[in-house]
Amino acid sequence: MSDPRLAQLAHSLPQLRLLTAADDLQHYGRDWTRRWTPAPLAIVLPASREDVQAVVRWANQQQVAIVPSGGRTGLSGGAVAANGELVLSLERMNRVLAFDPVDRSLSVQAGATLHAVHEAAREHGLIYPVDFAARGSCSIGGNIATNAGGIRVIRYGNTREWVAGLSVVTATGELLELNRGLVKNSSGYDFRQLMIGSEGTLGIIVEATLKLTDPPPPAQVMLLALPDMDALMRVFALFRSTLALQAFEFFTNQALQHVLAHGAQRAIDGEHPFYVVTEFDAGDEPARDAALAAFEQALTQGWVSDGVIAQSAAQAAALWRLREDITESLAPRRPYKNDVSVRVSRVPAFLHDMQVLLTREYPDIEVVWFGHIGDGNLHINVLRPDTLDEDAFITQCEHVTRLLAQTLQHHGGSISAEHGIGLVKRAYLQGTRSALEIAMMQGVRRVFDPSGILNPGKLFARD
Ligand code: FAD
Ligand code: 2HG
Ligand code: ZN
Repeated sequence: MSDPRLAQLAHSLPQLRLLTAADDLQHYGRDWTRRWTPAPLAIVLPASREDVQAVVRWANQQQVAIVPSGGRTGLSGGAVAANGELVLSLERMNRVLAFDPVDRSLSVQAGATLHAVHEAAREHGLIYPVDFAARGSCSIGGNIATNAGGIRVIRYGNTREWVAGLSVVTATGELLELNRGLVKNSSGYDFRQLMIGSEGTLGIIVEATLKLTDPPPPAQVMLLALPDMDALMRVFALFRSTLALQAFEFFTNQALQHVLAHGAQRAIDGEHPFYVVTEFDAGDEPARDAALAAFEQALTQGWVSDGVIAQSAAQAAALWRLREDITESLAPRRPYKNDVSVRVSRVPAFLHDMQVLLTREYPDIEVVWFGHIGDGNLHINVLRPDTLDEDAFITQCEHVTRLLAQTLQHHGGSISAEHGIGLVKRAYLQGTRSALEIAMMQGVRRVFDPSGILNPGKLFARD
């Protein structure tokens, strides 16, 4: 251990696992963005909250910045360590701690994967309803720090709705117990909610108490092919008013082509401009009849050109794969990503403006659209052509993102629907938050982290 600061850390906390090998620095220093070159000082993998506290105290003494790190599936650069930071990985703190049948809550360490939380809830006949494709590798701490959304927000809301309590190590190494699982607690500022979505800049989440709920009735999964973009929100309005939706996700034919090339099976013949995967309660005959009636009405109106209803769990999974595999199928191309939202009522007008903007600004560049359109959340993945070098590509995408931020401002939307600001979007924050709000956010940050050692440079530029 050549760095004397690390030698001192290893000496004072001999139980700590500390990694400094080049492979480890690479592995733990980046997230799914792959845009920044990892350059952390070291990686520390504490096993307890006391260890986390001790590491934070050491970091304060040494003035070393800390990057809290979960599964590093983040898409905004929030967990990137490119400036000599200490990566504090919660990976080893992954235990399920307790289930309370009366409170219907599950307490877990922050490094537990979302999948592990799903499994633990299921063992007790309940569900933790936040869900998305990175479930196997993202951590609950990362989900909370980004207020993750996913494919069931339309029914259950974002992560924020499901956190009953948090244990947080502060930037000075103290422990905060926030809300303690209470359902009702009108006793002043709710710091638990402030931590949710704070992207590792206000504290290190070490444990969480999560609310659980009853499983939904048996569901059906339907894939729809749509002739044009206008049909999208018409079908959504029809389905939402006649069915109990659990999910309503859309993607374009371009997205489908990437997923098929990645190994998924085509489920509808021919090529159609837009597709929807929707899941809805279908526990009884009337509910299933209502779904068929809605489909037939959409067909008659010309809003849908084809469709298929899964007849088995395997077929349902195959239909979901067409939507859920998009990110992974595009990953080798290292897309430039936008993750934007507007109020659901503004989606048609917004989509129209987006189509005009993106067609004009990316004339020779492939742009893949998909997302949680029932929540007003659109994902845009821009693919670099071989003819354009990386820097020129990013410059062009950033120019378009500035225009996109203006369009969003016009529609009252957000530059980050669910992935967080991180490094990727901090330059566009002022399109979504007023100058007053940003100044107040920075003030809050100073209260929680007076020395600025927690994830500096994320969310806002470094002080
Ligand atoms: P990381 O990437 O490790 O970190 C994310 C941020 O949280 C960083 O700022 C980090 O510093 C901070 N952080 C991590 N752990 C802690 C902690 N314990 N305390 C304090 N701060 C912490 N996101 C969605 O919202 N919806 C989706 O549908 C969705 N689908 C995805 C699909 C794929 C295939 C992939 C790769 C990603 C997807 N994501 C989605 C993005 C990502 O999975 C989420 O943002 C997730 O919540 C990140 O969790 P993580 O553990 O990987 O966090
Ligand atoms: C999804 O909805 C994720 O699949 C990832 O939020 C979005 O890759 C993306 O842009
Ligand atoms: Zn998403």
